[in-house]
Amino acid sequence: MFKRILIANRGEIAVRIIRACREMGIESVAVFSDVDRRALFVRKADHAYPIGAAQASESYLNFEKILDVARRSGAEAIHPGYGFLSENPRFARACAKAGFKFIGPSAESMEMMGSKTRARQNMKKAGVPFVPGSEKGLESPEAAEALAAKIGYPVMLKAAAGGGGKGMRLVRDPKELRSALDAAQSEALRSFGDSEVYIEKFIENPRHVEVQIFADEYGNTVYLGERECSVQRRHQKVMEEAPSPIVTAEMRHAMGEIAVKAAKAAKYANAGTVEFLVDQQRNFYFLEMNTRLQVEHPVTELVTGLDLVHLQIRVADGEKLPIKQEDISVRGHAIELRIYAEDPDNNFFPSPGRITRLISPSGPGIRRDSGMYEGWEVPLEYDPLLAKMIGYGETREMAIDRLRRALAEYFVGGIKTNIPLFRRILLHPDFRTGNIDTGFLDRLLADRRMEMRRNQHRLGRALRVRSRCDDLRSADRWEGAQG
Ligand code: MV4
Repeated sequence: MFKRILIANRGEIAVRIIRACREMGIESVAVFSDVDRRALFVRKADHAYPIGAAQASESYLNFEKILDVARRSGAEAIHPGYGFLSENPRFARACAKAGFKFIGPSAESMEMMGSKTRARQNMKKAGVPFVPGSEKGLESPEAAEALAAKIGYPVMLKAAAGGGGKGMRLVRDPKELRSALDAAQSEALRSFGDSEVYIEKFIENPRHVEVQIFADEYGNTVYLGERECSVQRRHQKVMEEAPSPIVTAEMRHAMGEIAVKAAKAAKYANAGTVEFLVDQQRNFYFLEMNTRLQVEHPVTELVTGLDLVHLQIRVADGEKLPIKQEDISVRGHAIELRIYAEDPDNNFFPSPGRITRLISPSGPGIRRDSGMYEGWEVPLEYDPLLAKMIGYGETREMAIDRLRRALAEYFVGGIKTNIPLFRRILLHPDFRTGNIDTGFLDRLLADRRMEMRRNQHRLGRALRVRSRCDDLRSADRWEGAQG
């Protein structure tokens, strides 16, 4: 087994990986930028090395600096976490060339899934259902018009090098197709250095359901159930849960088999996620594959009882998968809340600064994966994810009740967070019945804006004063309890 692993990441995910290393008797090596010198993950790692300026290109995205620390520290493997270099096939190759094991899939698998058109061609070959449309880049406006007419409007134009919502255009009217194609191609060129754009039939108000898969380096591949990720805003996920409230045992089996087929077509190894769009008739379509450990992996860990990071490390070390499909079952329900340093009352503007007080919940059925501590200053340079809180229970209702209880215990002073938003979501009738699609959060926020506008005329000031009092009351209660 590896003796020492370098973690090419920061924040809560670096802490998560350090914990797995500690449990497995492996030494952890952190790398950190100038603004992360005092971060929690730096304090928790066995070894820590500075790698440069806050700007990611100078530190967390810099191959040379990371590989130089890997050599100097005596690390044998590199875990990329999520984001940053985690889905970069050139980095995976550079690790191998320098003699370090990249904990993730091969560069070839990443390349195949990185191009959405290549992925669609391969899914077609493998018999995986995907959203109707083209499997090649659009050659001309005429070809695009002919294809769109065949598929039927509305259609979506997407960048082949995109994913995660960048470079998409919705076209409802044939008259708009040419200009949309023009715009999509130049945006794709600007954003990704590749103008290739393809077309898909548009699915109205889909759900986003994804299947966790896991494979060893000998072709053994299993699925670990699904996650429902429809509660999102601007392609930023806010909550995830497992299992999905709409997925039946039969549907889980069918989606799982398809996800394994997709992974095998990519000769996939290690942890991966196959994303599906699910329409209102519960038809599901392959959307894309994420070739990394995901932010929301804990909900799958809670309902399957597996530790995905342990498994990643073991499989990267050449072990065979220790589990078979028939050993895997989904039990209970888990819901994750992503705690961001942002202000829900000010258009979710980032809210960096010093955490002056931190009161963290715990107790039955609550897991927290956090990168923050009291007194730490949240830098503004990176993704504002501070922590994840995951509620678990025998049933979905139980998980919701536990999260509501834990939210009432949570207090983060000095900065704004989206914690108040979760109180509203967990009380919303559509959320409580599991009636959520990718438009749910936008609708909830639009309702809120209407309500706020109505109130502002009459008692806007009173409301603002009261919400400040709520914060103070919460802090007082805690201080009171301290004696
Ligand atoms: C779509 C779609 C509807 N029809 N494709 C957005 C992110 C990117 N990964 C794919 N996305 C979508 N693709 C077709 N043909 C709707 C979305 C979409 C979405 C997808 C997943 C999660 C949240 C979303 C929010 C808005 C739109």
